[in-house]
Amino acid sequence: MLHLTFRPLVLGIAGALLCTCPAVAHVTFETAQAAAGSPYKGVLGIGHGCEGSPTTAIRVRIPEGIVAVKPMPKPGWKLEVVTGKYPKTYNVGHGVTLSEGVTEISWSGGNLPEAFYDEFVFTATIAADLKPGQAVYFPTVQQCEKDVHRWIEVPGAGSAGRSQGGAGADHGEPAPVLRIMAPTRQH
Ligand SMILES: [Cu+2]
Repeated sequence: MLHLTFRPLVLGIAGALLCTCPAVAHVTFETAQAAAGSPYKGVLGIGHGCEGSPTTAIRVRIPEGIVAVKPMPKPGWKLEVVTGKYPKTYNVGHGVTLSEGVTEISWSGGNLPEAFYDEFVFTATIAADLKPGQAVYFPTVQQCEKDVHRWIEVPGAGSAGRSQGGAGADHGEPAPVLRIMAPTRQH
């Protein structure tokens, strides 16, 4: 795609032209903040492919403190999860405690053309001990027919957090981020 060879200004214009609304230019959450200790619905919007190539798989790593994850099946896509032990036991309310759960979700075998937009959804509980103001990152790999976007970059992670190669190597591939808010008061 043309805009890879140009600097930010052209990229912005190309991005806006490609995506119906700039908000979904990269892979981001529809609701990018949630209160500690509360339920959360994560909606990841996919507003473009890899330099024009259709998206065929989305894989999301679930960070620490995001528990009781349940992904939403998507017709035409194969849904798989990886489960694992949590670093500690979490109280998710209603007297339920969890010490393991989903740590990775993948939707694959689909085909989302560049011209269309789609969403990949899961529900979860935000651990009560996450700190207000904390940023929680969800490294996400967007596989396309040709090429891949690794939305895995985390600010301050230096080159280690910078994606090597792939479609977006020269304009940054920030990981989808969720900002933790103060717990809401239980009435
Ligand atoms: Cu983008």
